Amino acid sequence: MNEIIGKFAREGILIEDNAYFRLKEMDDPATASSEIIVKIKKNGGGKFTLLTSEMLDDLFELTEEIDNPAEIKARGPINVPREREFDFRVITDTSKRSYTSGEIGDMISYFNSRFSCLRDLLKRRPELKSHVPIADLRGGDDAVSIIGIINEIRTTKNNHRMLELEDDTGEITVVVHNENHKLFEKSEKLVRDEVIGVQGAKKGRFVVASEIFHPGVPRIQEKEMDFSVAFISDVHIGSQTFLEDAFTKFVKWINGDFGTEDQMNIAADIKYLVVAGDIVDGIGIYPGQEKELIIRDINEQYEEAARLFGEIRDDIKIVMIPGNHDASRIAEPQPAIPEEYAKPLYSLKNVEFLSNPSMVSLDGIKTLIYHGRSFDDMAMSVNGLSHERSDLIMEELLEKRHLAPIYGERTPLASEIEDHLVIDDVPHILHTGHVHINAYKKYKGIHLINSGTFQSQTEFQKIYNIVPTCGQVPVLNRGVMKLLEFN
Ligand code: D5M
Ligand code: FE
Ligand code: ZN
Repeated sequence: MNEIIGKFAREGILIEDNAYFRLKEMDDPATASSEIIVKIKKNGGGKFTLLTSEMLDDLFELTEEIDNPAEIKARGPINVPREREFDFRVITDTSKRSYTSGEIGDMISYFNSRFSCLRDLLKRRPELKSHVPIADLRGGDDAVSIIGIINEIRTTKNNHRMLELEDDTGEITVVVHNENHKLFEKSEKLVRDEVIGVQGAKKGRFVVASEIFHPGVPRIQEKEMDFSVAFISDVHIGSQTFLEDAFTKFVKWINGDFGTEDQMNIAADIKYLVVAGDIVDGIGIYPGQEKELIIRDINEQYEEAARLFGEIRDDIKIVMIPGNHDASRIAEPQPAIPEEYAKPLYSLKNVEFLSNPSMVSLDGIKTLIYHGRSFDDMAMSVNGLSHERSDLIMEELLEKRHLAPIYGERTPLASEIEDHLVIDDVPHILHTGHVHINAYKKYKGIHLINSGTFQSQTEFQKIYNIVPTCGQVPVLNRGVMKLLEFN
């Protein structure tokens, strides 16, 4: 390739013929080219710029005014980032709505809240319209329907399944016969503390189930997107296994300085970056963690995060929630990352700090963001669910309309007065992380996204045989999922 053209091409700038001939005629084309590249970049151009002859005039004319960007912007032919209009709304953020005192009374009101929200959803099903309070069940009735929270799941010696179901009036044992293959299979995915509806026959002390209902989600109307969104999580800054090179490449890409032409076109279209928790590795998260840290101070970890995220062009809105490694309280819902630990990060003007979970509207696209701690419990409790397929777990959680149905296992849940992990509003996007393995599925029109990690396999993950997918970033490019690799 010609030397001048090559020089511009390496910077992602194309030269129109006329501009090229004028450049070639100059006294020192090489130096002039370098000066022009610097000027274009200073004016916010670079990738995707076509250098025309008119631009050459402007660039040389503007020499004196180069330190006055407002002037340059007004003149215009150069690829200056345009002012973007954000239609960003926070739909739910529990950061300031956390009042728990840990009293037993809170626990009762927490479960009442969960039960009544989910019962209201279940009641809409025609089969459950005439459901009765458990205390009102009478023997011999062969067509009953009830709604309750599962207190316990057992399997009998004969391999039937027994569910202890409770509502606000009483408790009953529901039997799922193993000969009813379809229903028995469905019941394998049930978990403790979820709210279900049951249709069946009252036989003695039991209700023999003929059908089981989840609150469920309807197929949603997909919405057009005239912009793109990138999703990341589990960066684990401060850990020895944080993949800084991959992350830096990702930042270069999003800034329009790295990638193929197609990839750079996608980058230019990114308006939002959503970060689903575990921004830093934290301290004291598990015994012996300090041996795996290169930054052992939580404030310094967030300082480093501010440096890395601060490189991202500031016309991208960054939406950030905490994960179980961040400095928020550990019980979910986790309030936003506290400012006292993350002052430098808070000084970035394009970052929104929200709770885990949170729901936001990105220009009308409802996005539910949840770190994903409950996936550990779901993978442990339900046969067929695993860390590798968090899309299947997300599907289950949507049907159950709860982000962390199982209470009292690995996922610490704060018994708030209200249950903030109920999914009362169906999102367009459900974005999660935590498992460190990318996953994607479109389910009933909803994008289920797990954004993997920027941390290579840890000692802990070796023991559990968790193989992470590193530096792979899912992007919703105007509604189409694309996975970009930076590893
Ligand atoms: O979680 C990173 C990965 O490690 C994720 O796949 C879950 C898994 N993990 C983390 N803690 C546990 C426990 N206690 N049991 C089983 N699996 C676990 P991270 O949140 O980044 O540490
Ligand atoms: Fe993580
Ligand atoms: Zn995590």
